[in-house]
Amino acid sequence: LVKPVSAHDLIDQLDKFAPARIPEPLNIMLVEDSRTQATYFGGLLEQAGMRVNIVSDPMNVLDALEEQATDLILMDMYMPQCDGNELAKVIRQVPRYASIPIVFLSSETQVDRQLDAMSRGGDDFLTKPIEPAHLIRSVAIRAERARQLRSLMVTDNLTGLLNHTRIKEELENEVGRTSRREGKLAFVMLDIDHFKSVNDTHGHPAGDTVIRSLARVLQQRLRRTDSIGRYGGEEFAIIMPDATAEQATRTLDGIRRSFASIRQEAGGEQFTVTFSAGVAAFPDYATPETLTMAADSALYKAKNAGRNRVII
Ligand code: GH3
Ligand code: MG
Ligand code: MG
Ligand code: MG
Ligand code: MG
Repeated sequence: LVKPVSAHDLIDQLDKFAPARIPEPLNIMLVEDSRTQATYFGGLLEQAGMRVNIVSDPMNVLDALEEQATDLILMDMYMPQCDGNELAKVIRQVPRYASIPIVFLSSETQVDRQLDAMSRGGDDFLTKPIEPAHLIRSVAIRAERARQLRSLMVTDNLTGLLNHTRIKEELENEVGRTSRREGKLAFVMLDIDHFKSVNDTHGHPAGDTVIRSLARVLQQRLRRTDSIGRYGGEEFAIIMPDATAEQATRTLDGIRRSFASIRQEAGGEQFTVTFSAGVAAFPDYATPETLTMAADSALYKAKNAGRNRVII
């Protein structure tokens, strides 16, 4: 006989593992038209353990930002195709890039020009020639702080999953990425069954523990490349790149069974909780809006069909 897993043990166990994760290297985008300069400065940052994404054509910056999570943009001022000033202004017009620091790296020494660049959306100005240690430290400090702030902004406090705003942004990014590559993508909306009665019977803190235990199961069972968000109170959204609707359904159905077997506990009482989920996939639905609507309507069907099931 398999001993049922207790929700409390599960949360404790997994929380213990959380801080042990190896920190991701800082992702720096280096916008520089000169190959020599890009190789030199990129090399310095890479030697310091950062991951450098060189963009030599400023026209590609917005696409590159969508492709690759970026902690800081280090940008040349004068490039033949486009002025660094103008580019900073364009980047700042996209809300999801508003928190990425833009640091100019240029031989421009006139203070009024430097200040002008900052007023367009730059956060700092480094003047060439620059001491390697100065460059590395300036970039690392700013990128590290931006990453901390960003993680506060995008994280759901109760579960540590992505919050509503961030999972919606992620869906936009992933749909864009998937259409360009003509790839696959599944989207899942998930809602805990009769959650109101969990709260009513066992109290809100017990309800919170149930939400956290579901978040942990999802983190444990889904792939690292999947994005998991808390969409609302007891609703979750999951983005699964490279998955068909059938594959996503199979995975979610396995998770559904595991979760339903977890022994939840509150005030000495034991109980189990289930969830329902609706699945939709690209390219059947090719925009974030239609994917969300289709997954939502599948979820509604799952509820009406009796709950505790996953439906396409
Ligand atoms: P259904 O199976 O149809 O989904 O029924 P339900 O009771 O789960 O659905 P309903 O939307 O009526 O209730 C959701 C409840 O979730 C209402 C709200 O009080 C509760 N809730 C929302 N957010 C939280 C939270 O963060 N913590 C707790 N404990 N409860 C929450
Ligand atoms: Mg140049
Ligand atoms: Mg609900
Ligand atoms: Mg519910
Ligand atoms: Mg991702």
